Amino acid sequence: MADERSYIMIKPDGVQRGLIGEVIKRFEQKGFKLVGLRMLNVERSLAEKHYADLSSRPFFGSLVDYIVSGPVVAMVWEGRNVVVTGRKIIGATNPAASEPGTIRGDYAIEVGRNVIHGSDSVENAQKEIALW
Ligand code: RTP
Repeated sequence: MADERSYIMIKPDGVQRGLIGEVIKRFEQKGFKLVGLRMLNVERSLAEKHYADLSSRPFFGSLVDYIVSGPVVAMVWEGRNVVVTGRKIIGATNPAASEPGTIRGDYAIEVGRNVIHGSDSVENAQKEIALW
C-alpha cells in the first residue's frame, strides 16, 4: 500500500547528540515522505501510554525516565512498506545486535539509549500516530 505510514520518533539522546538531520536524511534518501513532524517535551503519562505493553517489565520506569528526559522529535513517515523497511533502517532494538549501516548500528551502544523508535506493525503505527 503506497500510503502506509509509520510513527518514527527520535528519542532524547538522538536529539541531544545532534542526530535529527542524519535520521531524516536516511529516511528521505530511501524514498519515504515526511508527512508530519513535531518537537516536544513528553509528559510522563504519554510515555507510559506509548510503552504500555512494556509496563510489567523491570526496565519500564527507567524507560519512561529516559523518554521524558529531554525533547523528542515525533514524525510520521509515509511510503510503501515503510513500517517494515523503517525497522530495517533503524536496526535491532539492542545496539549490540544491530548491524553497521543501521541507525542504531552506527550510532548507539546501549539498549537504554538507542536513539530512535519505529512502529513494529501497521496496526501499532496507526495507534501511535493517533496517540502522538
Ligand atoms: P522501540 O519501541 O523504542 O522502537 O523499540 P523496539 O520496538 O525495538 O523494542 P521494545 O522491545 O518495544 O522496547 C522498547 C524500548 O525499551 C527500551 N528497552 N530497554 N533495559 C532493557 O533491557 C531494555 N529493553 C528495551 C529500549 O529503548 C527499546 O527501544
